[in-house]
Amino acid sequence: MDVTLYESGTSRSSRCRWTLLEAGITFNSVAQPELAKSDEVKAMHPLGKLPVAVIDGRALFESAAICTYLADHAPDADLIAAPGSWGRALHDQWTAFALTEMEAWLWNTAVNKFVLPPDQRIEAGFEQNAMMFGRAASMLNDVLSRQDYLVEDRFTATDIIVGWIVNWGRRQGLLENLEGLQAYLQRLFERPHCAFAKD
Ligand SMILES: N[C@@H](CCC(=O)N[C@@H](CS)C(=O)NCC(=O)O)C(=O)O
Repeated sequence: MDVTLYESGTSRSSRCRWTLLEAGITFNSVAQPELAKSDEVKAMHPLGKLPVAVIDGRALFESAAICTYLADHAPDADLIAAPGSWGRALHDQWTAFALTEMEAWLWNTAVNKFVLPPDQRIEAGFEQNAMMFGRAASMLNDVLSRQDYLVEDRFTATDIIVGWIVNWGRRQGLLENLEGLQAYLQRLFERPHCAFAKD
């Protein structure tokens, strides 16, 4: 597989970098965050966002989609439940849950803190965003207090996708009293290829 990853540090790009490393896929890296919104990136992702992976000449965006495709195409690494299996249904469940019930709330706060220009920001939702993230995080905390990983009792790409948002919550100070999620992150950080921000 010929892969070029257009990436931006420990942003959501790091999900893709970590997946590539776990999968043992050699890849080219274009690590230039300033390329976001450039014509070069817009030719691959019309919103000009990163990451984008060019895989065998075709561009794919959305970090979760990139991780899933890469994991599917590295069968020797055994990094994801097989398509059509119950484990794969759980992969879809947990990634959709994390992206919509957790990441979306923190993204809304980020958009209104530093992504949009000041005159377009609305600050009224910060508290509600933290509360809604907290509800979903608390449920995930219960799950991950009973099991080490999300799917098939083993580390998979599902944990890379979901773990990134758990880590964002940690960095926002939203994991206090959620010991199950804190311990889950420690398990992820112990993996040598973990590409997440650890500050
Ligand atoms: N849902 C997308 C989010 C991509 C995204 O928003 N990337 C940010 C960096 S974390 C970006 O490119 N921002 C530049 C911009 O919006 O101009 C994914 O998971 O890949």
